[in-house]
Amino acid sequence: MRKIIHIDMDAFFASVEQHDNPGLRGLPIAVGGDSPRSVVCTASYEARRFGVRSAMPMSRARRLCRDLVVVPVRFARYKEVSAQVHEIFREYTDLIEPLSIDEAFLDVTVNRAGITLARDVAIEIKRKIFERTGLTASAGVSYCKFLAKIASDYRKPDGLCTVHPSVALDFIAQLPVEDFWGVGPKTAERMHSLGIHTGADLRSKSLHWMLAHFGKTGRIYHDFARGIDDRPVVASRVRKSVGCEETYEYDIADRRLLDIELRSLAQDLETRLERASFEGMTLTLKIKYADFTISSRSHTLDHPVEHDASAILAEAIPLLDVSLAQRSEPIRLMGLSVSNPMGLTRGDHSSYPRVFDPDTAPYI
Ligand code: TTP
Ligand code: MG
Repeated sequence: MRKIIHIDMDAFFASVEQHDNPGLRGLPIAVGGDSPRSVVCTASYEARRFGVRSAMPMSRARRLCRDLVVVPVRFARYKEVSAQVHEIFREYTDLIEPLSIDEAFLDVTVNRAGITLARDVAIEIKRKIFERTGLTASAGVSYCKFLAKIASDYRKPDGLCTVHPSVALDFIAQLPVEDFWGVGPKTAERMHSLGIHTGADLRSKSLHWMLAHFGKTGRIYHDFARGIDDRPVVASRVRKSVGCEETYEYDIADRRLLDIELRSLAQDLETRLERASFEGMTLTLKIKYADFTISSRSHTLDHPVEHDASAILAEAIPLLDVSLAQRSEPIRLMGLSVSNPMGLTRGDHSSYPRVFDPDTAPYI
């Protein structure tokens, strides 16, 4: 049996801000920009009590919580803390699969410390994270990835939850379908309309039925409902950017043609961002001139670049303006990319029915 830990930092950006600036502790804060188009990156637990959530427009967050303190994003600092946390992971295993800046899977079946119970590894990791960064993390422990991930969310913040194989089916039975990996709002709605609300409902359907209603992914839901998830923890790095570029048949000098090419790049980028489910805050325009010299210009937003060609184009045009103002020579290649990855979006899990008690369940 494998032993997998999923670690996820609590209210990550907000906790870093409250840690670095004690004046913010205990206050409802939202990290993000404060312009009309800004959205909340994350909110402190104090602000969440008012309903403030990630990805919500800042203006709405302010209406929900009159005393909200808006704190600007300091991405470099969060990356630094993330690196510190990864150092700690590496003290136990090299089998680390980061999912975003603040979460990762660890396969600790075999671990450097020779610790038998994965739960004990998780306890040590949580302790070290707190000692070295002053922040809390939540950990989920199980024999597969999808259960470890759900478990880390089960007792947030500062949570620890083990899902032992012997209780996995009971644990899964009570989960709302929204919590299953790959079930987004649309799929959840479809499931509800078919009378499927929980893991137990999902398990009552045959593979044949699932395939008929959900296509190929039906098999994944079918397996998850039965506690089957053999995906390995793949030591990999977080994807850092998504982009596309185009070398033109002829060097282009005409601004109208460049705008057309830029639009087509924006469309291509939209597709790639969507396919990779990639959220990043920085848009970069790369230009290679006829003489092969390269210039690139970036703009960092206070929200992830939208997966929308028009929105991308609106951000890219000023970059082209500046580039051409500096050097208006025929262009051989243009590229657009998004970098500065963000946390993965996911639902709000505050509504768990607490029928499963992680404290009395068996450990792995
Ligand atoms: P999450 O782990 O999803 O959220 P969190 O750490 O703030 O809170 P929780 O305790 O529920 O885990 O995301 C990690 C960071 O990624 C988060 O602090 C900010 C960033 N982020 C965004 O910028 N936009 C988003 O929509 C989300 C979900 C996260
Ligand atoms: Mg987190």
